Amino acid sequence: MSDEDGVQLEARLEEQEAFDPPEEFVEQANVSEKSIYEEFEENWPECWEQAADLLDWEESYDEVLDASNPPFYEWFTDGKLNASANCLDRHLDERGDEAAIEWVGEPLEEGNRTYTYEDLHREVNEFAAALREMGVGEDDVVTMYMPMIPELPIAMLACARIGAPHSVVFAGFSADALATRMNAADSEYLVTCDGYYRRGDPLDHLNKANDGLAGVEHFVSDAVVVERLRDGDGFGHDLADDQRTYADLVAEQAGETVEPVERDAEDMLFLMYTSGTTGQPKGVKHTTGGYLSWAAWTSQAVLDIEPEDTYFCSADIGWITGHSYIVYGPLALGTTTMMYEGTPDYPERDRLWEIVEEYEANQLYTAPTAIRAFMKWGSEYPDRHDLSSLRLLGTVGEPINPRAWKWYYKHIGDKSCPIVDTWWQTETGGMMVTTLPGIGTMKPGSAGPPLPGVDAQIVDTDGTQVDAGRAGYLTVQKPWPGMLRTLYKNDERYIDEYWREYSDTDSDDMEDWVYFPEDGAKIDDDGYITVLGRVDDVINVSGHRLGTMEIESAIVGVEGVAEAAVVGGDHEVKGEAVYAYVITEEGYEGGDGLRLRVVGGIEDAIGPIARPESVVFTPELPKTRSGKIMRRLLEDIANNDELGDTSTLRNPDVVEDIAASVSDD
Ligand code: 6R9
Repeated sequence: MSDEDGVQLEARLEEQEAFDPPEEFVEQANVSEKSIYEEFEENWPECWEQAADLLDWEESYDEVLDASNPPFYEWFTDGKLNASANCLDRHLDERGDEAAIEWVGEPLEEGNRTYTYEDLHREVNEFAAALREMGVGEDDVVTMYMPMIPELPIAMLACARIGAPHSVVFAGFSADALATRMNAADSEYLVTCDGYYRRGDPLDHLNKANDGLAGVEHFVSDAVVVERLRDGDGFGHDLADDQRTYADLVAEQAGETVEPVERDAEDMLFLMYTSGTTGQPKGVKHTTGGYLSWAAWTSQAVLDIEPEDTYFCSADIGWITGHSYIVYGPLALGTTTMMYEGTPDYPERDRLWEIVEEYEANQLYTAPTAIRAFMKWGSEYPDRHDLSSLRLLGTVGEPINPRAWKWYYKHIGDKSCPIVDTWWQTETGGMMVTTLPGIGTMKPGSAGPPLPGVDAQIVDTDGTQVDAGRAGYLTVQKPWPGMLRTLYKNDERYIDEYWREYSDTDSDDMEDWVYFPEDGAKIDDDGYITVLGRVDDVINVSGHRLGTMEIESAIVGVEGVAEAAVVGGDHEVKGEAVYAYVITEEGYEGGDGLRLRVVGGIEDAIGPIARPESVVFTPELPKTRSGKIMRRLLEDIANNDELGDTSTLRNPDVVEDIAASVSDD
């Protein structure tokens, strides 16, 4: 190819708006018949037996869907199964010697760990026996506060084995965040670790865990501490009387096996706390049958996972993506799932590509924020490595802009891997809107049509479907197996948060109930959905959901602060970043000292991921006549955009003042 041809090809890629999946991929794809869309629609909800059939059931279910009491739907009623048996035991005969988890740890010289299905089965059994010994019973919520170490999925599966729901708290969250979640779930057990490594340095984790425990209001029975740090790297913590090391517990149970507990399809598999509009995180409840079928089916249909694959998702298990698409989906399918403890830029910016090459990964599932960072670093890093093992690429967590999409397609996928841009949420349990990689034309920037059997529509404020090309609100008009069942111990809030907006809440008819995910979106003539972002007070920083109210209450807790408003502003790599506007109390000056304390307050309450991009002190906040803060105007300021309409403000001048003080900074 001449240089000129190359330049032309490049120009064509820039302009190209639709891409067909590569033939070679289509030929081997798990799903490649277009008719699946019609079939599922005609055969709804029985179509979801296909998902349930991917699992082994101890007792088969009576009904696919019980919709008699919406929005409290039940799926695969009276079916019995165990999630850990589905992820482990049933693979032993055929795949016992194959890798279940390939763990790539930090620091580099320490070496990595491979867990075959047999290894994983053994250790999950031993830890399950240990949990029982500690007194953990069926339906007791066990909290896990751990980074990306193998003991995290082991503990999750051990809980699943004995029917104890887990509640995993992201290790980057603060002590306060841990305490809030343990309190909300009444969780009496904690599994944590002494520390972990970041960019080669040991990090103290147990101090945070202990601080968190101090804030738990009820009796905490026992805490298990995984000793992750190597000798000499520790922080000199003495374990408390009620703290046991993971290694001791497992050693005591060496060789023990635990019969997997038969769980009802609707029994809780886990809780996951996520940010919402109010300051209190929401405890999303997922079940054993519906969730696991959903995770398995979408892993097979969308990520095209086969047992022989080595599949790499770079998310953290502390978020839903890691639950569904590092642990449950891939292991249910008996594949090799990778876990990477470190960051993509250590020791060099080619770390991920080095791993893909070394392990010959077949799929890579990551977030747009990571892709934007890779793009910024430059293509020389992936170019150093042979990435030809890759067959499919995926993204999740936030909208991906066409430029980043094309960069991913070209520099990582070598134009020969389909990309699935998957829209879903903690609440949906798994993917909802995305092309099927063996079928759909891909349009960069647009996630694609809803999955077969998923009824997603874009509506206006009245709930009427909007025309193609117009922005509206994303809704899901029919239930699906992977959906959350409720917010833990708060059915009322479950209805308020997700259903009230568009449903006739007095009705018992499923048709009158509409799920509202709080995202804006538009749809094109081909039925492709482009998700525009949250329409509530949630901001999406590097694909992580943060509630502005949570951040605001953290700021207001800082001495010297009278009031605060937080908005998301555009950010080149993070997608959105936190911008804080703060009014000081009488007698306090807004300056660097207070700014530091505000940042510290946020880190204490939530964690470093919520660290603000800027903190602006202002004498007033823009408010409507009814006293509501006009966040949209603050967003305009953060983005340096032209200011929107200020005529409904009680104090229109204040906006100009803030904008001026920002540009002075
Ligand atoms: C899986 C996960 C959910 C929110 C969701 C939306 C945003 C996720 C997206 C996307 C555009 C995509 N989101 N995937 N936006 N395109 N492909 O991220 O769950 O942490 O609960 O966040 O993320 O705004 O509502 P969660």
